[in-house]
Amino acid sequence: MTYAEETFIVIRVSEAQNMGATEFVMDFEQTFMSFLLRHQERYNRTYNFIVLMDALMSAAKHIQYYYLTGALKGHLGFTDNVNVQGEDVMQMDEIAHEITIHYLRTTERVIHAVSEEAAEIIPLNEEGGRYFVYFDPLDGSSNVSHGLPVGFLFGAAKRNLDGPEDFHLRAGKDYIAAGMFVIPTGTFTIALKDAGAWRFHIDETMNYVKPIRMMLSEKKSDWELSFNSANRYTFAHNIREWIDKNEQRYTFRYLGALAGDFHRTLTKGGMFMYPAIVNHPNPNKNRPDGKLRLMYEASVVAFMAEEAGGHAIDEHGTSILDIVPKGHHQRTALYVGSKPLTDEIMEVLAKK
Ligand code: FBP
Repeated sequence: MTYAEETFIVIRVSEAQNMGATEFVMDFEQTFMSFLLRHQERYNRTYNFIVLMDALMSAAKHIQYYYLTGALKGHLGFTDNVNVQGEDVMQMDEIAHEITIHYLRTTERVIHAVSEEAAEIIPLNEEGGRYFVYFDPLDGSSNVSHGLPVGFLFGAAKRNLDGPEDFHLRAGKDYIAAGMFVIPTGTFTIALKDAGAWRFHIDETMNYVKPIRMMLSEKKSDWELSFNSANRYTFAHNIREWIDKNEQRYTFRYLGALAGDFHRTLTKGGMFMYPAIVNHPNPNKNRPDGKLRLMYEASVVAFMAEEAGGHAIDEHGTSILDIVPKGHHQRTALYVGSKPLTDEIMEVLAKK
């Protein structure tokens, strides 16, 4: 599938008082919106998804602006609130959440929205809406007060168009698209169902341009491992053993923000993992069901990994995309990246 095209034009600008003319070449990269339009035309789809993506793009740019100016404007700090996850809410979490809900509401095409920052499912247009949107408006909260990279993650699923809609929470395999903006670096990666994973970069006009197809590298020497190494003694013994035996084979990188870490995994290959915490010296801190949220973190990166030739599993070796959520803030352990590595972990997990 080739959507991408590159064009350039020669601009001839006449100088005043006939002082001759200057010429310069202006490169035009394909914009995300022209890429998406071709995709919709190619598959005979409606413009509704374009309206939805335009809203998510606008939200991401607005969040990027507030994050970039956050240190100067003093809104990289904490609020007095604690969210449904039991986490201290940052000002930027609330700003990003409100911005996203505003843009999703303006589309009138969203049935329900699930946000990491809202305890309940947010009904928007239950009657006329076409999409369910699950999002983490500002992923990587431990990086916020430092102004370091964070992410805006989203997944979208479509209403049942062939019969009554029961509003059930969708498994990742039922998503039609999933993506992430790495903020403030201005990179955007989106996966479209059965149409691949594509990365775009922000240009001087704040447009996301130049689609690059992402496939997980098969070059093992490039592969990276990414996990919170401080937690290793709390992982299941067989996972720890696998890490002890294999980590020296790969470069280790950890940003502490899923969006940033998975961005690297997609680029270099390898694996990002946030295993279950089952051996914490303080049993109250164990997280046998994992830390990351299924619908707007794990399923989003799993969907993108699959479209890029990779795979994602939980602590039972189950494909993340097959997990039907029981709750909209359900957590899961996550192993995502190059399939040979997730297959190795699957074998290790099966040996319990
Ligand atoms: P939120 O910041 O959105 O709560 O997301 C969770 C997260 O920050 C992920 O982005 C990241 O991968 C992980 O938690 C980092 O956890 P830890 O600080 O325990 O390594």
